[in-house]
Amino acid sequence: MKDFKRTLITSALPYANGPVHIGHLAGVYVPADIYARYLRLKGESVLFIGGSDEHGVPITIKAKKEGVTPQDIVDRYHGIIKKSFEEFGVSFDVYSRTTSKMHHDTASEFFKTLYDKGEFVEKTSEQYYDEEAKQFLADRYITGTCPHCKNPNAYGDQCEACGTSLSPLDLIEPKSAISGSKPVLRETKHWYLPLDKHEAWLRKWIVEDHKEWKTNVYGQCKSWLDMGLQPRAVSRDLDWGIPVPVAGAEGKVLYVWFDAPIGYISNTKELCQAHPELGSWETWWKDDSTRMLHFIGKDNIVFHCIVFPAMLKAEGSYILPDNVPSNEFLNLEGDKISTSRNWAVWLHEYLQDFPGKQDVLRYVLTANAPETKDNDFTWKDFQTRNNSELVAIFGNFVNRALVLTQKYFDGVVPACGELTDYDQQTLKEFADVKQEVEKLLDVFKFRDAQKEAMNLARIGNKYLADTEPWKLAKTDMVRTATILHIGLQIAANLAIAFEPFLPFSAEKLRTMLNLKTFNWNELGHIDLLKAGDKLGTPELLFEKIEDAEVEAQVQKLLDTKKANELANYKPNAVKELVSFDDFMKLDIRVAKVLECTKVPKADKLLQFKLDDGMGGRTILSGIAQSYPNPEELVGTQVCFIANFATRKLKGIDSEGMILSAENSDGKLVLVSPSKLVTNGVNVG
Ligand code: B3M
Ligand code: ZN
Repeated sequence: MKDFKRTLITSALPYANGPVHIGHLAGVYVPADIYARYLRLKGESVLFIGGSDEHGVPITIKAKKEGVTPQDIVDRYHGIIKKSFEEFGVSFDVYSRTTSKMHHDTASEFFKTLYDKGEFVEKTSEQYYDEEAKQFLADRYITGTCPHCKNPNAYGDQCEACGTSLSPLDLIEPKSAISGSKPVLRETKHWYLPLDKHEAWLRKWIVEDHKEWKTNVYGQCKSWLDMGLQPRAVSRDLDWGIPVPVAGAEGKVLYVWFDAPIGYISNTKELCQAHPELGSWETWWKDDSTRMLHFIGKDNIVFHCIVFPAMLKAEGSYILPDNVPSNEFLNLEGDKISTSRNWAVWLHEYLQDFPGKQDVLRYVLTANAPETKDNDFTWKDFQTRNNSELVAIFGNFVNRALVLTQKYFDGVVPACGELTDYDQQTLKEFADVKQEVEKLLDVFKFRDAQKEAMNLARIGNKYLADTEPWKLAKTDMVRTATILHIGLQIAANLAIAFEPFLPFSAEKLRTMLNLKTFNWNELGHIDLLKAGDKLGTPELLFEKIEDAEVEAQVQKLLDTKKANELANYKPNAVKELVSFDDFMKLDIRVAKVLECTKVPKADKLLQFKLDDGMGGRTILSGIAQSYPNPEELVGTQVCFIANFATRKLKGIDSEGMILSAENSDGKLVLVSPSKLVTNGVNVG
């Protein structure tokens, strides 16, 4: 590997049109943060750049829907997102936004440079225009019938029913998603980045020179290259964004994917201007000895590995990324996370329900990170990892070491006596933890790295369980002192090893250990604490999470699912018309339930004895699963069809049919008159 002097870490700029959820954290921000903290702890020169992506069509649509301006939308969500990142300890050196003046100027200038160098191709084409909304329509905002499968709700870029990717001109009977009107074709001019001209060097740079990239990233890039690159438009007809800075471009803005990655540059500039001690922003972006890393999710790979590098290369004075550690997606309880379906764990909501438990989420998301394939977050796994790993191993070990030291040595680090073979063996076991964790972090294997760090706690836990200092304290204080001395050194190692992963708990632990200075290179040492050092007060690092707490979260998701189903409920088509005479043939009546019992050996059937005002009758109904306590129906009134031919079910004559309706969770609900009526009276 090349010898780099500094590392510039960027993490995808989230769209400021909604809050951030666990998928964002797991996919991008936790790994980027672990890496940034790790390098800082090693004493390396590092910048960690973040910010909100505040342009693009969806923001304008959301604003229109809410009757506010796009600026209102991005102001709202930039605030929420920034706060969530702070609360979860994502240690950006700068978190700015693409509506800043610095960014507008930087992106505008960048475009102008490429334009002046002749790096764009100008092309006029026909695009759909909404005459009512007076605007050109982005592909996503045109719907129509798919020419392949005839799905009437296909989008201008893709038919989600058959998966075909489309162009708006393919759609049959196109409709504007903004006004609902029929769009017309209008000529419009745009600027294109001719990616085809960049293909050759991109291929060499990625396919030959970056074989070390993660296989998911490398594979995606290769398949894009193999399909052949096409010119990409970098401008749009829209009134929200950075105006295209050339004459004759009125009403046009830079395409959001052109300006957003430049946001990394603008935000670095903003940071370096405010902190001259960091050096010039240009050192970070243009000096060969800078290593640049983009942390992103898999849907952003092509933009960071192909489009942005082509932009940087076309400009001419910038370095290219050294690596693009992209993750796959995190699902939630078996379903794709979705903002529009509200199928997500929102960070701000998580903190309301689990205040102070940022590290638990960080831990679980890393332990289960979608590093090589999509992964699933479940509340059960969240609880298990907390209770049986953080509490039972990490927390338990640290607590024992500290509480015992408090008890037997008044909270002062006891002296280390002679080491037994077992002590030596234990010390040897964690001597290379530094090397092991590093090896994994250096290749962005965060889940394995965290597991390796956790091993330290396992070693400590086992050591105390095996040596039982609480028993020895009765007979051998010298030996007890040695054991606790070693235990405390392991705890101090944990406080360093976990700083990148669980920054809040690591800090708490350092306070408890009174560990003032620390750095990565001390990891594996056994003299982090000195005999005679006074410790702080022991506190619990982690708390057990009860069943009821995770059940409440699962219930919340089930409620969401139900609400979605209701919102999307489409009643069945109305059946064939019937005449009044047909209707009069049905004899529907009201009756009171006298008895209601389960039918033996039939898990769906309930047997009703009804007072039908005509001497009584028995009806069987297949609703047992909706009424697990049938006796509670006794005394209520139901509606039934009195002239339904008698049928034998399980050897019992069923003399009619009881009316019920299905609710959103597939349960049947009996239909009853809303006020008491006489038994046997007709319904009609
Ligand atoms: N805002 C896309 C996303 O959030 C986009 C990333 C920009 S990174 C320059 O998926
Ligand atoms: Zn289709």
